[in-house]
Amino acid sequence: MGKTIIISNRLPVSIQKKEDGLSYTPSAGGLATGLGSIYKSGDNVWLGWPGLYVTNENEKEEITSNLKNENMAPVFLTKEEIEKFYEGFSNTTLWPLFHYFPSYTSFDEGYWETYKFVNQIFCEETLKYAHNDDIIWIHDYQLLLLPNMIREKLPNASIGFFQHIPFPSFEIFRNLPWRKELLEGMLGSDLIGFHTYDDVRHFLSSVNRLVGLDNKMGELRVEERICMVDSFPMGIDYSKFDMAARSENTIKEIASYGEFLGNTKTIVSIDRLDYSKGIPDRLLAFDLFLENYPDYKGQVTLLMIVVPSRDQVDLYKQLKVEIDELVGRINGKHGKIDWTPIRYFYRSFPFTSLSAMYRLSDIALVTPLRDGMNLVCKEFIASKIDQTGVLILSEMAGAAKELSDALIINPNNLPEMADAIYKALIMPEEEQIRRMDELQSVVKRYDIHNWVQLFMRSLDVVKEKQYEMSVK
Ligand code: GDG
Repeated sequence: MGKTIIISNRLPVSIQKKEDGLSYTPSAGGLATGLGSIYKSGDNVWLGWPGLYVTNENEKEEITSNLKNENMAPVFLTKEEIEKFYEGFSNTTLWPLFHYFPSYTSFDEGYWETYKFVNQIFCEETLKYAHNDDIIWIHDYQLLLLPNMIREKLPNASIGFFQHIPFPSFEIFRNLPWRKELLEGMLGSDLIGFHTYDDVRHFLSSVNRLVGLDNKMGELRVEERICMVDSFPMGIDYSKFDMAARSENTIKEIASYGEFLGNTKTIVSIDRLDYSKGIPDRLLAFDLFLENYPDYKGQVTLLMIVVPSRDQVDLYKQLKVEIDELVGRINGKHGKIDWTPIRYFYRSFPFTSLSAMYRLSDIALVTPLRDGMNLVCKEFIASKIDQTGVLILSEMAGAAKELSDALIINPNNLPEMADAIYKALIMPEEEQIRRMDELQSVVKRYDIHNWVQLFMRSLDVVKEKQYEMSVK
């Protein structure tokens, strides 16, 4: 057996240029943790863009050799490539369309050309490391063409692909001028994974109508090869959140917040700045809740964190202005000298603060308009160590398929969301514990390590089947 190669747009490290040289901070994200056990061992390697522009050859060499010690390999891209491939095609074509925002979607030939070109660069970099007996696991919508590019060069490699965002219904997907090329790119894989069974169905329907292939229980025949399509709902590092919630640091942090939040009930809301997350509607629902249930004025605080993301892009800048204005308007309308209805932060927080916010909150309000999975709701569940607390969750998040003991809402239905807040506030403790117990057992069992194992095992099974077929 050969080695395992992980490929994603970004490497799990952030590199900063400082006066005394380059500084490297490893990513603490769930994916990096889950895949850590794989890429850090032996000859295995993780390939991706290091997140900074480097033109100087010596600097490139320095970064390459430093990353090599961490089993990572950089794919260097120019500013123009990032603008057109990442900010352009990935984030203004695929991202909005796949999240059901066709009116935000741009169709630009130049972006498409660069997308193909950069996927090709990733392919060439991969071929410096990969052989026919290796396992290659490619991640996400920035690299849809890569599986088939690698397949053409290494016909026997094990190639897995996982998409972290939704796959839209055919009626949405068909809008793309380059729809067939994208599907053919993905079909170079032996195994294609999505978070939910609905994504699988949508993908198979597009493959059927655009490429003309039928599936049998998710199995496709692509020429002489098998390509399996299945759902793998991603989990979190459960024990990390559970342990953090019990730690001294978190307890200290909670005590310091208590002083400011007073005796009010707390609703937590955490997202990256993105129109798919439904932040303005969530604010409007909270406003409606305070109007419909005025006795709760002064009794409930919405703790809202919006993490800056893509905020150089016009659409995101406008969203930020809309959120700022809504928070100001709602606080101005309902607030009192001793109570601010919404505590709003536009920045990211260290992990311990996040853990404290999850643990101290009585309710988590997770209401995306569309979300591949959504890990925030799972992190809240893992942090509720005394098993009290209520999750209000959008049916449009992939997570809703697994977390049926949450209060499930339609994020476009403001009165329903307002009522769900009320229901959560009056829910008897026994019911909270019963629901949380169910939620925790699901999130604990299907954690990130289980997700990685399941995907890798399934890839192995497809390869074995493929082998049996070829020797028959
Ligand atoms: C994509 C898909 C899918 C947030 N604020 C802070 C912080 N975070 C961390 C959370 C969580 C992560 O960011 C956000 O993950 P999500 O899953 O909620 O959303 P996306 O970033 O959109 O991720 C999504 C995911 O990929 C995985 O497949 O679930 O559907 O869109 O882990 O904890 N972390 C810290 N400070 C913060 O202020 N340290």
